[in-house]
This record gives sequence, C-alpha cells and structure tokens, in this order.
Amino acid sequence: MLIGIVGKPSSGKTTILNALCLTDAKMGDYPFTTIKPNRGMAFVRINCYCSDLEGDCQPRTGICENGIRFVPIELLDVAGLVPGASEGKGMGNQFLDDLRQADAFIHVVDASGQSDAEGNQTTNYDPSEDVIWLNSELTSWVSNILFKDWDKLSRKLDAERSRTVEAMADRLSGLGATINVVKSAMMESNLLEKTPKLWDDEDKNVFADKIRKLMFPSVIALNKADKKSSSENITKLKKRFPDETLVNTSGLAELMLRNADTAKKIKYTPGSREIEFLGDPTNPDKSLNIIRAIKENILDENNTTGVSKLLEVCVFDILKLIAVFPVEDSTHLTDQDGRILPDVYLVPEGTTAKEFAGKVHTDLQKTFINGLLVNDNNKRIAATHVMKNRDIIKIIAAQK
Ligand SMILES: Nc1nc2c(ncn2[C@@H]2O[C@H](COP(=O)(O)OP(=O)(O)OP(=O)(O)O)[C@@H](O)[C@H]2O)c(=O)[nH]1
Ligand SMILES: [Mg+2]
Repeated sequence: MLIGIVGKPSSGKTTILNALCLTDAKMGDYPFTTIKPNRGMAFVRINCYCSDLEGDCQPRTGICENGIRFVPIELLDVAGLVPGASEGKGMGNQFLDDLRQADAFIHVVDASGQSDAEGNQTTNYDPSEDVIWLNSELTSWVSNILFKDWDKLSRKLDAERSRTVEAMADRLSGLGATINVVKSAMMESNLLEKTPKLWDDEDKNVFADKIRKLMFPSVIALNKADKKSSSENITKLKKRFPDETLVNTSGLAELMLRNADTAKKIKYTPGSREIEFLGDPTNPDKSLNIIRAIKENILDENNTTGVSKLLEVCVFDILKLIAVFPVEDSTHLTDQDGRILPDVYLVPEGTTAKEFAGKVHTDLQKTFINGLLVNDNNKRIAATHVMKNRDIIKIIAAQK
C-alpha cells in the first residue's frame, strides 16, 4: 500500500512527510522545493495485545510503546501540482506520472489563504478553489489516459461492445486498475449499456471522475491550521465540502515536536496531547519556547496537531485497511522462533483467512487448510472466513 501526498506547491506536503516519517527531505517557503518524489515509512497506531501478556512483544518492523503498536505504511511526497497540470503546466504530466502507483491520496491544502494556486505568497486566497481545481486536474489526468485516440478505440469497440470493460481496464493497467473497478465506475456512470461511440464529453468526464474516486480515494489535510487566518477558512471549507473527508493539521508543529523528541529535549508520543519536558527545569532551555507555544496554542486547544489522525483516517477510513496478527504458537502468541507477536499486517477490509495467508507467504495460500482465531478462543475458521481488525490468526497449512 502506498499513500501519495498531493497538493499545490508550498502547501506543506514535504513537511507532513518529514513529520510522519522522520525523513529529512528538503522543505522551503518557495514553490517547487520538491521536484523528485520523496519516499518515507510512516507508522499508524494499533492497540497491541502485549499489555495482556507476560513478556513484551517483539515487532520485526516498527515499535510497540505502552501497548500501542506502530505499524509501517509507505508514503510518497511528490512535486506540487498547479492548475493546468494535466495538460503539462508546471511539468504536471511528469509529476502526475509519479502518482500512478498510489492507492490513496492525502491532499494537502494550505488553509491559511496566504498562498495562491501556484504556491506564491498572497493574502486572502480562498483555499476552497484548491480542492476544486486539484480534483478536476486529477480527473483530467485519468481522462487523458482513458480517452487517448478515442475515435479509433470507440470505433473498434462498436464492433466488439462486450470488450469495452476489458479495453478500459487495459488502458488503466498502468494505474493498477482491475476489471471490477472499471465495471463499478461504468455502472455508476450509467455507461454499461451505452455504446462507447455515443459517449459524450459529460459521460467521459463522469466516468473518469468515478475512476479517480475509486482508484485514488482521498483525505484532505487542512494544513497550517496553526496560522490565525486559517480558522475562518477551515469553517468555510467544512461547510462547502460536506462529502469530502477533512482533517485539520499543523505539519510544522508535528515536525517540531518529533524533532525535539528525537533530540531528547522532550518526550512526545505522536498523536498524544501530552508532552514531558526533559532536562533541568531550573535551567530552562530557551529553544524550547516554541515547543511551549505549540503545547499552549495547539495541543491544549485542539488536543493534537492532527497529523497522526490524518494518517489514521487515510489508512482506516479511506483505504479501509484492518490490522491482523499472524502467530505460530496460539498459546504464547509467538512465531516459530519464540518471538512474541512479531508481525502485524495491514490488509483491505473483506480479506478472507486464505487471502491473508497469501499475504504472509504465497505458499501458505496454496497449502492453506484452515485457521484458528486465537482472539476468539481458538475458534476454527475456514478459508472464506472474513478477517476483522485486530484478529490474531494461526494458519494451519499442509506440509509440502
Ligand atoms: N505555519 C505553518 N507553516 C507550515 C506548515 N507546514 C508547512 N509549513 C511551511 O510551508 C512552507 C512549505 O513547506 P513544504 O513542506 O516545503 O511544502 P511543499 O508542499 O512540499 O512544497 P513544494 O515541494 O514546493 O511543492 C515551509 O516554509 C514550511 O515551513 C504548518 O503546518 N504551519
Ligand atoms: Mg515538497
């Protein structure tokens, strides 16, 4: 799973990546600081089972702190997009291409209204515009892929209409589309019964928009929420886009908190409201004044910086993933080497026990016999059993 971070230049995309992944990618208060995409590993929080166990769990990747497990997920921060990107403006074609492998988007909006659509400094810009034009550029990007040389293809499909879904899926194979996604989008656009030669511009746009939403579901970060001018804009944005998922964030505050934690100046667990100042309280470190201001103005006021929540909303509400723990020993919750709860996988809702086995190892899917649901008194489950969030499963497979 890969989450793409998109938005206009200077909205704070790289700052959010750095805050979530503790990467050191270049940030700047000028447009197009990022040109080549930056990748990073972020972590979502899951309630672990280790607090009920005698020993501590031993994650193979990520960490577990006070019963909270941090599970890795990959992020991709790309260059800023500007209006006209789908037609190549601001190297938009190339930058959009970088997003092909993404499974969902975090769209970072500068809620302060202090940067225009191209990321240049201004005042009183309406950030609602960014939501509208960015969605429209993304839809045009999909549309350009779908309808390239359309006259030729639609004429061909006139003779073989039954091949339409397949042909559209072929076009989108670079984006990782499946036949099912294409079929759903065509059905939702009322195009399954209409011959492609008769699709008008409106039909094509509706279809491309459905594909965008199915293939790249999005959450919007209302970023720079710490700035004074943001609060009125945030109220307006929430009113104007009731169907979008919106989360207030301050990427910069989160980055400062995490950096101060890494420097051991404070103890801060991402996503929490509390921070603990380390060091000698009688000799206050002046560089911590900014952290005190973040505590007072952001954490005490709004509980969190919103950045961990943003990722969690993206993983659990938008991508609809669940966390499942595989174990070998259902009594001690260990793997074959005695490591306690070493792995947890994020898989799509609806994943069956057998499909899950395939995520652990392709051979396990082939040799799958059944499973034990360890968190439900070792209840025996069949291949088609649908897994739930925080299930612990012991997979029983045939010996090869
Ligand atoms: N006040 C405030 N400033 C922020 C916040 N997030 C980012 N910034 C500032 O906004 C500017 C742009 O940040 P970047 O993270 O480089 O933005 P970007 O979207 O990656 O920009 P490009 O790579 O040019 O597209 C920097 O000066 C950041 O310090 C925030 O939450 N609050
Ligand atoms: Mg950047």
